[in-house]
Amino acid sequence: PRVEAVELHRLEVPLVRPFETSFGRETAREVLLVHVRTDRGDGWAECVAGRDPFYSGEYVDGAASVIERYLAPALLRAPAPHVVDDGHVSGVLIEDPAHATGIWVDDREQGDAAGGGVPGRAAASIASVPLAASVGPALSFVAGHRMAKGALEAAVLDAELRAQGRSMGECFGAVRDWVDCGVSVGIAATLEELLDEVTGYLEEGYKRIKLKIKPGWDLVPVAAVRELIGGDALLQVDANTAYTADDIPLLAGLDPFDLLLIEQPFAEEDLATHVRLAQASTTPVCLDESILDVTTAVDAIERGATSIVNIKPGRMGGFLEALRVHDACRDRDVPVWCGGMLETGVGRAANVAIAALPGFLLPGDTSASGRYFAEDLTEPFVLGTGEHRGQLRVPDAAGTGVEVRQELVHDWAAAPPVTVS
Ligand code: OSB
Ligand code: MG
Repeated sequence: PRVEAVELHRLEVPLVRPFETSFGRETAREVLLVHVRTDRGDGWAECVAGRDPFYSGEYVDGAASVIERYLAPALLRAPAPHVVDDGHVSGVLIEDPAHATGIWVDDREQGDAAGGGVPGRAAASIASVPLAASVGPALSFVAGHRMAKGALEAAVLDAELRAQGRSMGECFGAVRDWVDCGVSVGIAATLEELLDEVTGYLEEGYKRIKLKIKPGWDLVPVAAVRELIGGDALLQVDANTAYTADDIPLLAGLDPFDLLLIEQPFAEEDLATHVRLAQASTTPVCLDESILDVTTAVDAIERGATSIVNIKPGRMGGFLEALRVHDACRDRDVPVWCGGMLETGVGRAANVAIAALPGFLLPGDTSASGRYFAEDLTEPFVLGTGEHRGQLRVPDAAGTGVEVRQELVHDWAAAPPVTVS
């Protein structure tokens, strides 16, 4: 199997309400869609990079540029991977003649994994998608740019799974058909507006509220929302790196509000201050921006900088790395949950699939399409009713399980598409 062309589409999709965080305010989502053509069919994915390099150093223009100039050309040149089965184990040997090395994606520990995924374990899933598994190694010569790499890998994975007639949930080892959903609530202009917004989301059925906080917008809104929703409702906060070590006493002041977690109060590079907060406060610390891959995840856990992990596959260079992070957290009894980056249905479908893995023990930022957009790029994700109130159904059709609405890709285009072949 091989990749024959990569097409990049730049879209601007209006949000139903502005989304404000400690790092900025957005009124539209600038979307970068990656469309790959392979010899076995097409795949689509969404890059999670934002318009500006504020949440992370990556941003849409940079991602599009590095894909066009470096990543897509390398992927098109990469040797086709082939599946090896020596009779005892099966796996994927990705040969890289230029460097005379081979990468063996081993599934020996998974027992008889030749037939497909062992629920919740990464290695077996990876062995069943040789083309997607070859993307990371083919692109590793470029430093960083995980969001750009992750989008390419996800598009190839969609193409490969469509050709196999398998869904992402099946490939990843999903253990449930519906996932619990939370909602991320931006910084509001007034407390009254915040309480109105939260009330609306609870009426819609969301199972957990996440408040964006920043210095000057923390204890008061958290106290007001806790008062509104009652002591048993699930509540957490996300600071997107807005605080410093001087704020540890202030942040420990959130303890009485019985939060599920506090997400990324300090800088991406600053594990040490997260360790100090974890020791000074009873609220669990959860890292988002700091978790770049499985290595940083294990390091942060072992140092005591995080006791819960926000998994955003797009931030970690792709779903295969996200599966490794999931497995490592599970081995260490660290709960994970699925974050979000205001994705359209394209990215959301894949997030919902990974959120169905066994280690995802908390509701994700996997909200319904209507929380973001009046109209979605795919069939809309809608919260269930009755026993599925506050949940989204895991797509079960091949690949992402959703179809990209071509007319909207055209109507919402912010720039002409770029093709690398
Ligand atoms: O930090 O989780 C974050 C959105 C964009 C960038 C970063 C974050 C977020 C959110 C929204 O919190 C999550 C979502 O609903 O997609
Ligand atoms: Mg976050």
